[in-house]
Amino acid sequence: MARLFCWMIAAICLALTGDARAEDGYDLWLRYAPAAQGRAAAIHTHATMVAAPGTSATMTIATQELQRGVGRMTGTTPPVAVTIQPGALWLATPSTAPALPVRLDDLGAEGYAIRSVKQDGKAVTLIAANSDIGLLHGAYHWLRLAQSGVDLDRLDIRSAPRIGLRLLNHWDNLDGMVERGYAGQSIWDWWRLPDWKGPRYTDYARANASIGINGTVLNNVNAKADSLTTPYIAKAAALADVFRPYGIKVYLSVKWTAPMELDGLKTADPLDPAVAAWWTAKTDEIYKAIPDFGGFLVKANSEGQPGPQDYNRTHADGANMLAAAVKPYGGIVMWRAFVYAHDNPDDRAKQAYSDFKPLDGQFADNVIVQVKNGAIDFQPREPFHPLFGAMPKTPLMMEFQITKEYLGQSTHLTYLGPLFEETLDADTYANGKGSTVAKVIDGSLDGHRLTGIAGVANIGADRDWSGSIFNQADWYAFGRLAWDTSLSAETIAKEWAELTFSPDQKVVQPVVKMMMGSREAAVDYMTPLGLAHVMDTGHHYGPGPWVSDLARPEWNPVYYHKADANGIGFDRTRTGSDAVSQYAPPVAKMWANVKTTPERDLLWFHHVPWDYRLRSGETLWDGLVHRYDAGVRYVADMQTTWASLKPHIDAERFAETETLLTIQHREAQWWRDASIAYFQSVSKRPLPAGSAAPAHDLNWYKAQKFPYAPGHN
Ligand code: BDP
Repeated sequence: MARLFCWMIAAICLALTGDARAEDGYDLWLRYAPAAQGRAAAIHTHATMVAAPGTSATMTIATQELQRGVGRMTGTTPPVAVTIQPGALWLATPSTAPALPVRLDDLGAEGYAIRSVKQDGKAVTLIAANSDIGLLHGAYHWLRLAQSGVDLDRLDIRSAPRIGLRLLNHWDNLDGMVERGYAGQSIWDWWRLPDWKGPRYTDYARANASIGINGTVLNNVNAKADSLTTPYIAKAAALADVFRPYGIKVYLSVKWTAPMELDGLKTADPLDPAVAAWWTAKTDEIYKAIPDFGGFLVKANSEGQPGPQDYNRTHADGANMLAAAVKPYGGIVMWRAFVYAHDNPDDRAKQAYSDFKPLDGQFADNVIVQVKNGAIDFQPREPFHPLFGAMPKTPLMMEFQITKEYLGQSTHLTYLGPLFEETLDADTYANGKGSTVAKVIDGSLDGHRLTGIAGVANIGADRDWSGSIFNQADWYAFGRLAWDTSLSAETIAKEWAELTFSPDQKVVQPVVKMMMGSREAAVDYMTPLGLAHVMDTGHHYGPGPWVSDLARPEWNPVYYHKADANGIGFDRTRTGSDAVSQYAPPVAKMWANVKTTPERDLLWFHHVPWDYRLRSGETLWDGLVHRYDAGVRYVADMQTTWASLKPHIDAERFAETETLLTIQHREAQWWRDASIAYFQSVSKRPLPAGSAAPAHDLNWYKAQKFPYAPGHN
């Protein structure tokens, strides 16, 4: 009886909501929420059935996704059939339909066209591509359109990625901990793999395929040799099997000394034939298990990791040895340029360039050098990395960090779209005006065919994948920009908000407005005017501009801001470290002169007096304090905006964001107060009128410790 009652209650709830699950974020941007009545009818008109002639796994996924999407949005699941009926969604490749009414020649293996056409007198929506993977991408695009409320009557869309490798980098350890992960444990259940392949792996693949990501590096760049053992290769192979029909390849990070650790070789010297033979045999073993294995990612001679330089060899020697092993299989090597050495006294921002620039032209043709967006380390703002545009003979790929190690981690709403966009649009002037970073990495500037972009994933086992609803937008934005670097951060934010909350512009506009200024707000309350790396030790969460006692100079915030009684900032001009000279002359000239340096980069390139006059006429000191204030104010404004959206957002997601914004506001205030307390102890200047004194004295801020903050060992 009791059981019957429970069942009846559950059935009534289901009938009322149409869906048993609450909005807990699991569905990401693939919610397919029930459409309003008129809209549902419009969607139905254009999806009376799915005409899909093929039977491949990928084709099946595409048709099922369309069925799922349309079914959830309209309440009617379209049938799948081979013959086309009016109002069909028609999936076709040249092999299933030779005379397609659309050109496919410039769409490559992954692109697609979506077009409203008449076929045998019947109005249908054609989704066409050269491959089934292209169709899958096209299906996701159509579903995006259906959810966002655009007119589905006259579609004519062509889309193909400009960048070949669009990868996530998971910094996931084999014990389940995620380095710089703020969304729980790793989603890879290494222990129960290869047998247990939970549904989450499939949903991961769906989410990535839906935004065009086509590869994933499974393990941390600080790699353990164990990931190359036979049992772990089998585990990786199991994941590769799940991801394959979604067009996603698997890659592995490798530890340079794996031959020594796993098989007792005496050396890891890349020029030693025994070492090369070990890697060749290991590679053969991997390809036997994973025939479409993508290749290796390597962090070498960086932050204590071993590498070829330990044997007086170059990065190119190391990369080329591995490249030879994967070459017969079409594999690639991604060699990271994130290097700086404890025994190198030169400006850390210069070291990667100094190491890699001389190697231009020495890498094998299946090596791509992976460069972080800026020269230091994923700061809230960094000028673009000087290697972009400086190695014309070497393909360079971008490394962005989606997980927000330095931007409030999982609790702050700091939409990264503008950061990605700012870097991609930056002009290197390498081949004259218009030589943007985007053109460097899409290969068009120097004619490279091997091209790539990677994002350090913000994905974990949390129910909502990314630690918060708004953090999902960063994963989404990365994928969309990787597919098409010309998209604007704002367009993407709008798209994401429509999919995540509602196509109702009453919701979308304020949400987009919050998002678009949020990264700049974090810059303001953490590192205004070009400051960088003033985070506290280890966890990098809160402020620590006073830290000066760490073993390596470049680990200390004081190294980066160089505040003293006279002023603040890192002189990277000729009178200082001369890092500016690593950029093409027009860029170097702009940044070498304090007057032509954009104020957002001021203290990155210049040490300026506290009473230096900013363009607004205020002193540097006053301007600095005002920016801290503005950052905090922006968060308060986001709180107000979010509160006004309460009637339009489901209770669960509303409450989560409301709480996180409360945390963010408290912490923005903390950042502001701690920074001002410290810098004021150095500048000895009074606060500008209207700016409140910090809530505590400097010692209080220094005493805050967070030994158990997530994401660091
Ligand atoms: C820094 C992280 C560290 C990473 C390193 C890297 O603090 O955990 O291992 O970058 O990219 O941002 O290798």
